[in-house]
Amino acid sequence: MANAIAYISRDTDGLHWKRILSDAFGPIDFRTLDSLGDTAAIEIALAWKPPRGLLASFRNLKLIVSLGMGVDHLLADDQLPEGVPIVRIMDDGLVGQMSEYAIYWALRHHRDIDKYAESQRKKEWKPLDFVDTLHRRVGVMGLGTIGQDTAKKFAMLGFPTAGWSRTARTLDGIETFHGADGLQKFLARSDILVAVLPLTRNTRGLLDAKAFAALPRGAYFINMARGPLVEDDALLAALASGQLSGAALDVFNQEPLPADHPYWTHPKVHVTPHIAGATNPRTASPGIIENIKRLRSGRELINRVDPRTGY
Ligand code: OXD
Repeated sequence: MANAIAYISRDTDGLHWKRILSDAFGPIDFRTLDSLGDTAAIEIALAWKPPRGLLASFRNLKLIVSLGMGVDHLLADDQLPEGVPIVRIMDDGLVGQMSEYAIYWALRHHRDIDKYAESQRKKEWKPLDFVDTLHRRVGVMGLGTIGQDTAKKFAMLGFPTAGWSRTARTLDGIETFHGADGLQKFLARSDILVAVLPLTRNTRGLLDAKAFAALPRGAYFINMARGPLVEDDALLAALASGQLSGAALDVFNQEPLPADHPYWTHPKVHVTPHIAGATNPRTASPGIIENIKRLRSGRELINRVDPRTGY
């Protein structure tokens, strides 16, 4: 009987997952990329960026669990086994980390911390003009679970906050825009733009020269979603012209970011290595355990992904 659980990721050795799942289910047959053994025994794959075609080779696979909230890393595999359900983690811990990331960079920009750090280096006592929070408009692009949490927290801090999504949404205290028609209006009022969109065929390259030109001059950009949402040349040109005053980037078209990429040394860019929201087994595991129980008792799965929409 296929009842093994495979941890398909190179990010960690997976032992913490083994411990948590054994606590929930008793002794389990736990495999990792280095100990796959007879793959016909694998029932469930916990996966992050699996090698192309690997999941298709597990012939008794019943469930694919995305170890990220995004699932583009799975859908990029054109040999993904058809009909095997995909669920993703829905993790309050990860959601909280993501909004922290956006708020950290937004406040750092809003309060001119980089300029004061420069003054400190020069031993200059130089107060700058103060910008009222009421005049710093934040725009959150993507209103899924992470986008909603991020937008609500910005609004609580007193920033006039808007959100953009593909289809119409309403959110208390947040001005919302949607679709292609709403995009330009949304961008035109976003002094700080935070990207939280999933990567789908509709969002790839959405942040291009036209989008950056639509922002107010001197806007700040935070990308904690996916690199391919952005056309890098357009972003670099917007930084060079002063259309953008800076950017905090956690995700890139190519990861790891190649050593010769201009972002690494750009004076207006902060680079972090895709750490905005780390999957924390403590907070992510309850949903996974629930889904394994549901699978094994034939009940409907939660947080199921629709491969056609890509989220
Ligand atoms: C995710 C990520 O999708 O960390 O969860 O990028």
